[in-house]
Amino acid sequence: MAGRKAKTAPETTEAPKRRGRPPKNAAEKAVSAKTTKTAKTVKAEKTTKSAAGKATGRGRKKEGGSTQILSGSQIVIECLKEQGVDTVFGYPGGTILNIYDELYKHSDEIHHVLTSHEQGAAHAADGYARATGKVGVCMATSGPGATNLVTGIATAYMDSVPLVAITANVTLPWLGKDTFQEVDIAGVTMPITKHGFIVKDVTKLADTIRKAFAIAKSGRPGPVLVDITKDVTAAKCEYKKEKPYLLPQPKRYTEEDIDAAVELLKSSERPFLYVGGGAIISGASAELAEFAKKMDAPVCDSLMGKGAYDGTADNYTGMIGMHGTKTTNIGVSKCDLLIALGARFSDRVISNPKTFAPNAKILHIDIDAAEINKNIRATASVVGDLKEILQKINKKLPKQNHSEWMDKIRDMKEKMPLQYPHSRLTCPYIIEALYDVTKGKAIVTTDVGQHQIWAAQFYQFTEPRTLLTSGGLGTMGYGLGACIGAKFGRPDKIVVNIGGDGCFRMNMNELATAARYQVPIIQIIINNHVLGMVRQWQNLFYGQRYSQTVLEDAVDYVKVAEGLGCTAIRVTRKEEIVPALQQAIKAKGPVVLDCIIKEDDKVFPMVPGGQPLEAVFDDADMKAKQS
Ligand SMILES: Cc1ncc(C[n+]2csc(CCOP(=O)(O)OP(=O)(O)O)c2C)c(N)n1
Ligand SMILES: [Mg+2]
Repeated sequence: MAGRKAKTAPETTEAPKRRGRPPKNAAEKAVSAKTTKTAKTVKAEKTTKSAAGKATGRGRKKEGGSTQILSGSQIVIECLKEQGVDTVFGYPGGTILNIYDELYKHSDEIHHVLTSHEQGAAHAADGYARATGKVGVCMATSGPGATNLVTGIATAYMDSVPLVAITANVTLPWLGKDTFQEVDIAGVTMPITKHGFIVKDVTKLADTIRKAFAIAKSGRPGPVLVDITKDVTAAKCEYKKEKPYLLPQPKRYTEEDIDAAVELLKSSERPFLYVGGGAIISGASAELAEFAKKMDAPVCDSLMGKGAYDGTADNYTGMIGMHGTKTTNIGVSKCDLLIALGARFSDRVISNPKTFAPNAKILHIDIDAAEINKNIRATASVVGDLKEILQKINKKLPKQNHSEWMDKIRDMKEKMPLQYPHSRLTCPYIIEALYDVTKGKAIVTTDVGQHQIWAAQFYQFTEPRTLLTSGGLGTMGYGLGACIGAKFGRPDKIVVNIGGDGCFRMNMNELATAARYQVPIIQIIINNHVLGMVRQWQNLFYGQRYSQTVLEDAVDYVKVAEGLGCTAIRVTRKEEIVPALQQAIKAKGPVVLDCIIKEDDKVFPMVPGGQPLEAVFDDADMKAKQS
């Protein structure tokens, strides 16, 4: 293969240290070193008993079951059962045939959902995980099957979603030889996984899968890849059932950190709470509600934090950042203490680190030490599990009173509500109708674009795990797969994907999946016939040169949806949306609503990139400026 770059085997597949995860213990290190090298180095490394096995065996409870001789594929199934996995999403192929053959035999215990595309499988596993709090599992064959998972894995990584992606690879003798459908998927996914394993020895398989689950869900969760060579899936070895094990939760804070935080909280006159996705992962909603009450402070959230705090509460001020509310963005700019709770100060939130919250001290509470002082310097920090930390703070913190500050916030909230035109069908109107019809109890997944932000702004989320959206990666085409996965995880809930027409085109093939399994999901297409979010920027900042953002063609989404086996309704007028939603909720299978809106509706408020949050403006401000 002249001219091709020599393959360099990574020493380990640990993600680069830009993001913190608990430092690897000797056990993990040993396993990754043993299991992540390519065939070129593996032969020299055959060992009998790994340090990993020894170290992680300690303290683990044996199930007491008898030892059996099983094939690698059977071990995969048994290990999934050990973890309580009953649903997996995936797509078969040559190298993963042995595993699929076992899945066939165990279809009464593990339900495999065949998606149309591996990306859909990864998003479905992600949606399942976000909706349930459990680890999502997806599977794919080697080569293109594995690479099709990549966007889904990256999406999960950016939003700290626990995922185990199982791929099979070519047999060990053929590894590293440009074999048919060979891709070094562990190498490809190294920067977008919390951890990656290549299993080349069947005796290591069970332990590796157990570790993968433990790593995916411990501390700050994330995706873990397990790539298994095909010969390992056929080889046999002893297997004995074991209980899932957990890596210890990192607990980095001290009592002094808690005391310092409490002192800072007591000294504030204008506090503001900023809630992130960590509050949902930690399950800290009850503690957060008590803390907010004690602090007598306004509460805002990031896109990822929505639902952790009651979005209908009097002291809730809406989202922060680029499309945050005026009350939040101006309020945060005026506050004297910003309390970040499981949030990471992303660029979409802070806009400009130099001008963010200029009058405030910062108290940062997060499980990931690498987040502290990353984008915003903290005055004080507490590193650990948010729920546990808030319990401690709530015990020590006396009730605060900030009535003057709260009056100001309430006044801003009243004077600067979110606005949209009411004379015609708009996305905010559709979302408010959805909120009413579902009584605010639906799980909402979204794609990425204007519709995503409108969904976040106008559906009032009151429970955690009810807004599933690609916040970090901003993955167009995320929503439908995630919606299907969420419905499998939470069949008791109404699950709705609010998608854009551009996004829908990316992965609309998954309607076939929803139809095959008769999954009663609702896909709302916010059809403005444009890539609206990009067009909005072209409109405001690029002289209205609409370069490649107009979706001018004859695609008829109603026909497409019907062709893929779904019921479909077109909605063009305001009065049509509620009956359409009611019909969709009653349906036994998937329903698509193709909702036609204007191409130039804009998402407001908005903070132009890099500007201070106080520069937040809306439609009325723009018109006032123009006149
Ligand atoms: C995979 C991918 N490609 C490109 C983008 C850039 N992008 C962000 S929003 C957007 C437009 C989305 O259009 P649509 O789905 O119609 O939603 P709308 O903004 O119109 O509501 C684009 C192209 C992206 N986020 N993801
Ligand atoms: Mg659009």
